Amino acid sequence: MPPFPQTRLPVTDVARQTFAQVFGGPRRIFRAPGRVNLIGEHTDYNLGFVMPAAVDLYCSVAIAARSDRELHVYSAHFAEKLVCDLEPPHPSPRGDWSDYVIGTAIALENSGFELRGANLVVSGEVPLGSGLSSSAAIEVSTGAALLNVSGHTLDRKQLALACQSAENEFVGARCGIMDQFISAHGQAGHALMLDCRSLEATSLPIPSDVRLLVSNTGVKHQHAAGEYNARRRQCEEGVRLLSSALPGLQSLRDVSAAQLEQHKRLLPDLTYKLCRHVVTENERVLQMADSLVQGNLAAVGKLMADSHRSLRNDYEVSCAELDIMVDIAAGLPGVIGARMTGGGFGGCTVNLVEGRAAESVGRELMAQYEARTGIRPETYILNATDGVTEVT
Ligand code: GAF
Repeated sequence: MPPFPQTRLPVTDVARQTFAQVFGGPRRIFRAPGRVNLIGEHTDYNLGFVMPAAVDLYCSVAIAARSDRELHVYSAHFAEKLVCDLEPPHPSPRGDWSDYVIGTAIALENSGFELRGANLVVSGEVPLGSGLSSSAAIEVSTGAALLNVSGHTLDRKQLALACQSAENEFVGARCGIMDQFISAHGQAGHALMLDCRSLEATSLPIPSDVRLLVSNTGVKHQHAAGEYNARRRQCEEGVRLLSSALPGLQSLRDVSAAQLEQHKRLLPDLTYKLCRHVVTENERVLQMADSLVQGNLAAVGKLMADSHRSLRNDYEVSCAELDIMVDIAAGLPGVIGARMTGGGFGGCTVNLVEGRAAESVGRELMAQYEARTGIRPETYILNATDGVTEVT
């Protein structure tokens, strides 16, 4: 059994040391977190509600401005360097880590922020492909670094929107705003309930005796990105079909459960099930916020279980490994609630756990999951943390 919790790389130190080796000279360092989502999955691109928390797994970017308009970017993880001119014509995506950096720079320039050239070292510790949003952490840390050395004041909302557009336009993933928003706006000790239409966020304290235990199934199934974009298209199709009965309808956010049942006959069965997930998930987020405020942890646990069931049965984005991890957690003393977190098809589950039980729950989860799947999982006890910051 590996030691628990697992040792983590001091990611900011890696960025600092690597910068000294690759470029040398003075530099500044910006650090942005990954995230877990407590509830509200696949609702962001339907302009509904989500409840993520930024977590203390980071991407750090060490940066110094150049006198030209070139970006010289070095990835500490891949030990690879890339040079790109900020002057058009812009390069095409390469389908690797550099797309998140270059895409963010291009998106910021397209939003009207003129950037200086810069030397950058990128170093991340958010496990790649784990559903904890390593991509948002790279985008937001890079974006904050580029804006700052170019003399722009940091508007966190604009930064999040530019990073989302980098992912949508350059990387080619049609993600919603959740991940970039929380990486920019996270608050230590809190989850944020975000209205993805107005971008208004409500801070919700995570009770001090509750820990965030994240378990990584160790699998990422193929075609996840294609399935994600397909779900999004099907939701848009649901809106189009429902709008014949609900004129002016723009998103599933504005459909109530009663309306969906009333107009069910307009939708093919599969589309109906997808819409039902989104509509009921939005209701669950609002109920979860109330339950957290009231300290009703039994209700929190039930809402998380209902969310997982809906993602598995209606939205069909879970997988055998995620279901096994959630099933094991449900039987362990000290677990308040458990569900898949993020886009699905593998990645992590999030568990809310009574503080004193966190380590034993983590150990049991790992042992029972390995016994049932043959895969050795990773488990992290994480803290809700602040959004992007400069570190000294
Ligand atoms: C991924 C996306 F990037 C988010 O925007 C969100 O849609 C999530 O999947 C599912 O809730 O993390």
